[in-house]
Amino acid sequence: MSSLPISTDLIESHNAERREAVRDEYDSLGRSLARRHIDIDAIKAKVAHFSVALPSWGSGRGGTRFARFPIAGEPTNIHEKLSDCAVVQQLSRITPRVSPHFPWDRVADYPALRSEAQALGLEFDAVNSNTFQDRAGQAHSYRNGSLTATDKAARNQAIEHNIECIEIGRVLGSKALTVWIGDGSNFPGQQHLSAALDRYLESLQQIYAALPDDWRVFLEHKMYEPAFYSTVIADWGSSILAAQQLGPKAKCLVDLGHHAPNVNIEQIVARLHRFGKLGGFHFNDSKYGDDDLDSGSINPHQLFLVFNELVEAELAPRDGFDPAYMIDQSHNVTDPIESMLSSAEAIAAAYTKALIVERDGLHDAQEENDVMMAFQTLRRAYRTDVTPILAMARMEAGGALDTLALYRYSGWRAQKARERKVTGLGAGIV
Ligand code: LRH
Ligand code: MN
Repeated sequence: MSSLPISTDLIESHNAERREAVRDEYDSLGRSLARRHIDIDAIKAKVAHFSVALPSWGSGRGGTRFARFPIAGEPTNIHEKLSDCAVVQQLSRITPRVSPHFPWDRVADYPALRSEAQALGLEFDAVNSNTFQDRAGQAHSYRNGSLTATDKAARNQAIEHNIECIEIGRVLGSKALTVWIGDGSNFPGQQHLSAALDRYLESLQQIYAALPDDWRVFLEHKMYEPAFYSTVIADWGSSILAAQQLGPKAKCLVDLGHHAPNVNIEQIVARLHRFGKLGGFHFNDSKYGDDDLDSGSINPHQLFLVFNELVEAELAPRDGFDPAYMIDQSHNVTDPIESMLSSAEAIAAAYTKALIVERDGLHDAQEENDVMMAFQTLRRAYRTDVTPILAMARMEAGGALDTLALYRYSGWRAQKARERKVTGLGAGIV
């Protein structure tokens, strides 16, 4: 793998200065966990297999409907997005896949794009279709919906686009299609709520029929936005019923920001898993709406509780346990690479804390209704600083011990600011 963005010597010399301190912290944590009958090396071995995919659209600055404030040196096309994602992977060693979005990442030569990604140490995760925007020269507008539009021509156009995404994904080596649509209404009475769902199911059946045998389709629910009165797939209930109607290759994707404030998302995860329909995640964080903030930045405890359910699910697999872990964020005020480094670490930390829960003790306390013991058992794991385990696993995989420090020391963004064209002002997510 010749064209990695950051020199491995730089990573090596960076780690050399920090290795002893991390070893000391690791051994100290190891002794503490051993007193809880937890083998730190066994935990590290599991963490070493953990990974989360990066959103291609997360490598550029995001924005809101009010404005987008670009930064010098941000990527302007999928090629530059891939090299920025490769920086995150080279330093973190837990983000080896990129989830692309079409037509934002459209190119003429997809086999070449796959080789380009592989040369950067990357593979492609689920492909995302986009029928929530009209594009120049499009025959039928999605202004009144896409897969649920009353206009059959608009529905067919949206179905064809999703099937085209599957074809592109096959060339890129993806194994799943994520379908999120903004279809819904802004006024009571504007839409026939049941007929809209029937049109959704009819359209998805045609997309489902185009899936290769080893593929999955992820249905992504969202409470509101861009529709502000009703959304066709607004919650996990609509999503799981649709997935059950479609067939075994249809699963539900949980975007953490797509729920009302204070909804118990970890219980939704447990329910979707119970019925064999937990397909994957779009990790991010939020305080109010679909804020697409950095994972673990607002409510790291919720992220821990989600992974606590995922560790339970792994122990009781239903229809196989293979959820797709992906980040979906909008980096409006930070360097996107720094946010993706920080978020990937926060997600891996939540998983690691869930792994060190003394689960037999927890189950016993739950059976005996020893409420405080059950709560304290979870809390003991949550308040444990697991960064030495993450750092040791990262170093052993060739990553940087202090990813943010090394990224800044590398001067990558300044170098790209000299090389890349300036992106325009504007508004919106990309
Ligand atoms: C919708 C969503 C969806 C993506 C988009 C970028 O809010 O979460 O997953 O297509 O963000
Ligand atoms: Mn999403």
